Amino acid sequence: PPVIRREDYSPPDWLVPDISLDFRLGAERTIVRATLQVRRNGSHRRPLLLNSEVEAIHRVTLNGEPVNYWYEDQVLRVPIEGESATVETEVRIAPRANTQLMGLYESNAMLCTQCEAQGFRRITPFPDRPDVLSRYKLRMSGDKALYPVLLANGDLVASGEGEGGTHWAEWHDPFPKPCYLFAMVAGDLVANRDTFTTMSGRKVDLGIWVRAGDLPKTAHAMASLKAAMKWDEEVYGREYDLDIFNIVAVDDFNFGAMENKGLNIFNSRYVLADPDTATDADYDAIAGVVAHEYFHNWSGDRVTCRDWFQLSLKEGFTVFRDQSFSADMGSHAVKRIEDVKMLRAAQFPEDAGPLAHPVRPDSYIEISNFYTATVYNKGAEVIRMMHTILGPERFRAGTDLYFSRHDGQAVTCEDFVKAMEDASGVDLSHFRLWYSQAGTPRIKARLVNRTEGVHVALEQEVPPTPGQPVKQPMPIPLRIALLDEATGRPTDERLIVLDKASDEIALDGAPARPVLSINRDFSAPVIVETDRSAVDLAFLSAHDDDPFARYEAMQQLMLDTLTAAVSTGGADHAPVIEAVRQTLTDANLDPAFIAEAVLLPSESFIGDRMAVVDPEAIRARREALRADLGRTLEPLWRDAYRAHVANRYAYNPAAKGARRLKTIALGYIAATGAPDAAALAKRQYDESDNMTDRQGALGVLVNGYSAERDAALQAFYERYRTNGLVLDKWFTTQALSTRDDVLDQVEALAGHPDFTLANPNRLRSLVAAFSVNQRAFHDASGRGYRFLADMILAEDKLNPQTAAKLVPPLGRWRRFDEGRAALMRAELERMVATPGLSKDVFEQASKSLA
Ligand code: HT7
Ligand code: ZN
Repeated sequence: PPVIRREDYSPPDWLVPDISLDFRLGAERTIVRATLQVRRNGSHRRPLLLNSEVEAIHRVTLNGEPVNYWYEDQVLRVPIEGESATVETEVRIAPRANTQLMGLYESNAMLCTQCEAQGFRRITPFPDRPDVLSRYKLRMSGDKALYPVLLANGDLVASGEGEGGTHWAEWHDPFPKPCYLFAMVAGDLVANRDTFTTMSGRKVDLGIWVRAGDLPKTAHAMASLKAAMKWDEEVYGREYDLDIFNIVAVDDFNFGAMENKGLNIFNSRYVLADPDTATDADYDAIAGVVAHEYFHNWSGDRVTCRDWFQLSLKEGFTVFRDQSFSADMGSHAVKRIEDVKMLRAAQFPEDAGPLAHPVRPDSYIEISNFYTATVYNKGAEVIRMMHTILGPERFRAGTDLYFSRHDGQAVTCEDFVKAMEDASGVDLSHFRLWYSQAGTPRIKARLVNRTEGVHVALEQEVPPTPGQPVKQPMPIPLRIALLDEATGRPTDERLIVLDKASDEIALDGAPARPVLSINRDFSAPVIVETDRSAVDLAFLSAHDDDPFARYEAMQQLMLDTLTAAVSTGGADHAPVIEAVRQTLTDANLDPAFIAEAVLLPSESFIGDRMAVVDPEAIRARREALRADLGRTLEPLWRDAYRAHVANRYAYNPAAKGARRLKTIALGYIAATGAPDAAALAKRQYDESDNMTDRQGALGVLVNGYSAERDAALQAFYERYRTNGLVLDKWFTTQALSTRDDVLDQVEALAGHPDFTLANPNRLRSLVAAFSVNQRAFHDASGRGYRFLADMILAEDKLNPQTAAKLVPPLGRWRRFDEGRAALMRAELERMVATPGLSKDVFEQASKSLA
C-alpha cells in the first residue's frame, strides 16, 4: 500500500466553499445527493479529484450537465474548464452492511456517522482532507416511525412531514468546517435537555440523546458538559458559538467519542452512568471525555489541522485541556498520577518499540493507526512543558493569540508553537525537537559536592527509534528541589532546563544533608535514573512536599526491590514494607493518594525496566512482595478496610478515595491468604450499593479459587446480562485474572453467546484486556499470541481499524526471550501473509516485524 509523507503536502487544487447534501435514509440503502460549489485554488489545469468509497455512483453532473468523469483507485476525477463550477453527485450507500463503523452506519436501529479521519468519502464523493473547509446545508428524510429524531451539525432551520410515513429536517451549519467534522443521526431517541448561558449572555440549548430507557443515566454527562463549558470560558476565554449543542450516545463505536461541530457522537460508555452500573473510573472518564470533545469546539473545530500529520495540534492540546479540567474538578495530585500511569502504560512502550513515531509523524500508510498514545498523551505532555516553561500567564497569551490568529483556518503544529513564541517572547526553536524526535529521553541525575557547593549532574540520552538512529539532545524542563534529610524540609523548587547531552547545575542554599527531588509533578515525559538509595527513596516517600515526587519515590523503591528480586531470586522487602506502613498511617494524607502510593507497579511496568522480560519471574516476585506486604501490615489493611466499609454511596473526591483504598486494602488482605478473605469480598459484593465496590470485590475474588468467586461471577452475569456496558466489565474482570487457568477461561469466553466481534467495546473488553494480562498473554506455549492473532484476523474482516489497534502487544517481541520472540514473530508473519489483509493491520504487523 502507498505511503503518505508529510513532506509531500501541497495545498488543495480545488476548494469547496459550499456543499448541500440530501439524504434519503434507509438502513439497507441510503441515497445521497451532493451539490458542491467548487473553486479552483491557484493556477493549474488539474481536474477536480473527489475521494469516493461508496456502494454505487449513480450520477455526476457539472453545471447541470452530464460529465465524462473517470473513477479509478477510489478517486473520482472531474475535468473542469472554468475557475468555479457546480458539481452534483448522486450515490448509494448501505449503512447496515457497514461493519467498519466509518461513514454512515447502523447501530441498534439508529443511523449515525463517523467521519474522522476519512469516513466522509464513504458517504459522498468529496476532497476528503482537513484543509478543505465548507459551509454545510443538509436535508434528510426517512421513515418517521423508525427515525423520529433527525439531527445534524449546526442549527435546525426547517422540518416537516413527507409522503408514506416519512418526515424530513434541514440543518445548516454556518461555520465552515472540514468534512471530518460532518455528522448526522437518525433514530428513536429521547433527550436530557438543559441550557447553558454563555459569558456574553447567549442561551445555548443542550441535549444528550439516548434510547428511552437510558435517560436516567445522562445526568452526570450533562453536569460534566456544563462544568466544561464554564471552565473553558474561565480558563481559556472560549465561549460556545452555536445555539445548540447535542451529544448522541451510540453503542457501536470505534473510539471514545467524536467532536463533530455542534453534534458530538459518543461511545455510550462515555455518556451513560448511574451508581449501580458505572464505577468511579467510569464517572471520571465520562467527565474527561465530555470535556475533551467539548473543548475541541475551539481546539480542533474553529482552528483545525492542515493535514493529518498535524493531528497532535488538536489532540495533544485538547488532552492537555481535559487533563487540566479534571484536575481542577478534583485532586491535582491524583489526576497527575493517573495521567502519568497512563503515559507509562501506553506511550512509553510505544516509544520504545517498532511502532515508535514522533508526536508529529513523518509518514503513514493508514492514518487511523496514528491515533496513538504518542500523538495524544505525549502530545499533551509537550503542551504541558510549554505551559511549564512559559508559565500560566504567557501560555494563556499564547493560546489567545493562536485562537485569534487562526480562527477559521487549518493550520500546523508549527503555527501553534509560533503563536506561543510571539505572545511570550520566549524562543522555542530548540523545543520544536519534541515534535520531530521520537523516543523517551533517559536522564541520569546525581548530586555532587563541589567546593562551591552542591551541584546536580545531569546526562541525557534519547534512544534510537525506527528511522531515527541518531538523536540530538532535547530541552528538558525539570522541576527540582532538595530535601533536608535532617528536618524533612524542602528548599524552594526551581525549574531547570537541561538542553545539552550533559550539564552540571549549582543548587544554591542546599541543606547539609540534601536529598534530590527531581522531575517534580512529572515536569517532563522522561525516564529518570538516580543514585538515590533505598533510604533516600523511603525518606522522600514520607516527606517530599510534591505529591507526585512522593508517589514516584515509593514507586521507584518498589521497582528497585522488584527488579532486584527478579534478577537475584529474592530481595529485602523491609524498606518497601516500612515505607508503605508510613504512608498508610499518615493521617495527613488523602486516602485517594494513599491508594495510589501503596499499589505495586504493574507487571508490564516492571518488565519495561528489564533487559529481557521474564513474565513468570515478575509475577512470582510481585506476588511474593504483595503477600509479604499483606501479611506484615495485615492489621493496618484491616483498619483501612473497616474505616471505609460502611460508607453510603456518594460521588465526590473523598468518597471515591475511600472506595479505592478500601478495595486495595481488600486485595492485600486476600494476598495474605487469610481464610476469611473470600467471604469478606463476597460480603462487599453482596452488600455494596454501587458498581465500584461490586466490581472491586469481583476483581479480588476472580483471582482465587473459592466458591464465592463462582457465585459472584454468576450473580453478576445474571444481574447485568442485558446491559452491554456492564457485561463488558464481566468479560474484562475475567480476562485480567491472575489465575493460572486464565487462558482456558478467555478462550471459553470468546465462544460465549454474549461475545461478538461486531461491537468494538465487547471485543476490547475481552481481547485487549487479555493482552495486558502479562503473565497469561506471554504464556510460554505461545497460545496467548495465537489467540490474539486469530482474533485480529477475524476482526479484520469486519472492522480493520479496530483490529489494527490490537496488534501492538505482539510487536514487543524484541523485549522477550528467544522462544517467545520467535512465537510472537510467527504470529505477525502469519498475519502479514494472510490474503486480503487490510492495510490497517498490514501496516501495524509489518512495521512490528521490521
Ligand atoms: N477526534 C476523535 C477521533 C476519532 C476517531 C478516529 C478514528 C476512527 C474513529 C474515531 N472516532 C473519533 C476523538 C477525539 O480525540 O476526540
Ligand atoms: Zn480529541
